[in-house]
Amino acid sequence: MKPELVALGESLIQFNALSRGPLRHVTLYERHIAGAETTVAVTARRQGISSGIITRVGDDEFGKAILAWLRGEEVDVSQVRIDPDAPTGIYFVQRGFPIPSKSRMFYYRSGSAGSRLSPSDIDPEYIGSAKVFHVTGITPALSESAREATYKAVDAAYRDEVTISFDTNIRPVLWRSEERAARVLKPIIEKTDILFTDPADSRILLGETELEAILRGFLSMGVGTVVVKMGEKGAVAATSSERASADSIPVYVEDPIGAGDAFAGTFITSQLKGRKLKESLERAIIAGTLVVTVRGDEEAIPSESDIDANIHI
Ligand code: KDG
Repeated sequence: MKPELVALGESLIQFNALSRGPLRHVTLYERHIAGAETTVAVTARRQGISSGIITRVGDDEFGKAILAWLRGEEVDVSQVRIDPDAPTGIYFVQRGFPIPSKSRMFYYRSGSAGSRLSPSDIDPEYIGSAKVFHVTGITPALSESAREATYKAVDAAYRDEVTISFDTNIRPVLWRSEERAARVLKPIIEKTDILFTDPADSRILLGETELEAILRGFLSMGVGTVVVKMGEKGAVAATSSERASADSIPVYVEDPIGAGDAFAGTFITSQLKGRKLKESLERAIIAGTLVVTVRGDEEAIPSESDIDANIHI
């Protein structure tokens, strides 16, 4: 059976510092499975939507760990290629320094299996039979071949009228320049149905940081639903005829990495289930909030009933 949600992007191993502060003093790390699109696929599955990931891992122990985790989460791995010529990508997370409530990522992924994603990894039929295709601005930043793979996948989804979900997720260290990021990402945004973004990325893409201008800018590019994440200020979702907003939930932040993906995955799942914009946004915020309370991107992703438990408190 073909999955309802298909995601494309590098699955990664995350080493999360067990203690807060600069990594030069950290000696113990915890190993997690991560990768923005992988986390969205896991989120959908936990919430009852079948999902699959298109990625590459190395023929190594970390690749085996990723596959075992994804199988355990019942994410379809039929489109995961094991690349014998490159290692599985890894990164380290520094927590609470230099900004106490934030984390920093240090990538060791250049030349990784995931960065070698190429158009040959894309089966248009697999994508064409999904309800939603999800990708982020990370995948086309990985390499020329990964960019071509992203364009091929987006075109396949567009041709077959599959809902295209795109999280701008601009990681400056992966791009040669902001201009290049904007140039590569704009053709994807023009085909996007559900767009996730924030003021920092909107500055690069539109030259705008103010909410009204961001919404106007992306809606005028043809995006169906624009979702703007504003951290402690909550989130707003808008279509050309409707608008909803939801507040953030203040909690102790252990590690914010991955929250945006649980948020996106939950918003998509809620929309697929026919929920209104406002409820989809509120559920997405609950999911993102739970993820920041623990280390690791995927462990605390809630099921539907976990979210329900938070709705009435
Ligand atoms: O969104 C969280 C991701 O950034 C993290 O899991 C690593 O996919 C990742 C990336 O490429 O930054």
